[in-house]
Amino acid sequence: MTSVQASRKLYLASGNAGKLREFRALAVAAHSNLELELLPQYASLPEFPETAPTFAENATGKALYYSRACADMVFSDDSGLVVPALGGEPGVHSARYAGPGASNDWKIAKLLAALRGKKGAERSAYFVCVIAVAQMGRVIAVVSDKVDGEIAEAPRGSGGFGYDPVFYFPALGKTFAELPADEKNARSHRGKAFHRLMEALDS
Ligand code: ITT
Repeated sequence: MTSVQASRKLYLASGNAGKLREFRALAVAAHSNLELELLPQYASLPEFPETAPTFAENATGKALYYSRACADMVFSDDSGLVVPALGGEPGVHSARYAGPGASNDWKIAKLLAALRGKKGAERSAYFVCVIAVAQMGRVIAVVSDKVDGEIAEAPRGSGGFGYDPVFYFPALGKTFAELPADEKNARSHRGKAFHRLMEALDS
């Protein structure tokens, strides 16, 4: 007898279209029974202030806050780019590194200016992703992962989003923006954290 696993709905609380695109592709590629949708109430609720000093606190706070607006499971992603030679910046400030509303091009320009003259190990960087799941004000899971790379001297590629054009992945000799979406997802901080999430939800 074959059994068909019921699908589980998970709502993403995020204003970042790139994240939803990547999570949906990850769920399909993993043949998971997760149905991922953008939280319908997201745009009409006052934005959660992401002012905590860690990715984990921001992700958990975001998931808890938005989970009070919905009976199903709500998940959030707090992620960012950490450059040790810049004291960890942009870090938790990655989305607003060049000020509120600044474009990705401006954020990248500010990052490249901050790293001007730096070579080799001083250009080491990593992306972090923390995913938190909550339901009606209760935390269900918090998982995280990272991916190591380097900050390129100049942007390359048009895929992905955010800092991808300057995130150089040495093992493939390309920036994340030069990789097809499935290749980025197979290696990225978000892809690896998503697999941890599936394990956590299955256990
Ligand atoms: P939500 O909080 O609404 O989900 P956000 O864009 O404000 O969207 P974060 O606070 O988590 O999200 O900030 C993450 C920033 O880090 C994001 O805006 C990008 O600039 C950068 N970032 C995160 N993951 C990335 C990735 O896979 N590729 C490139 N840049 C990424």
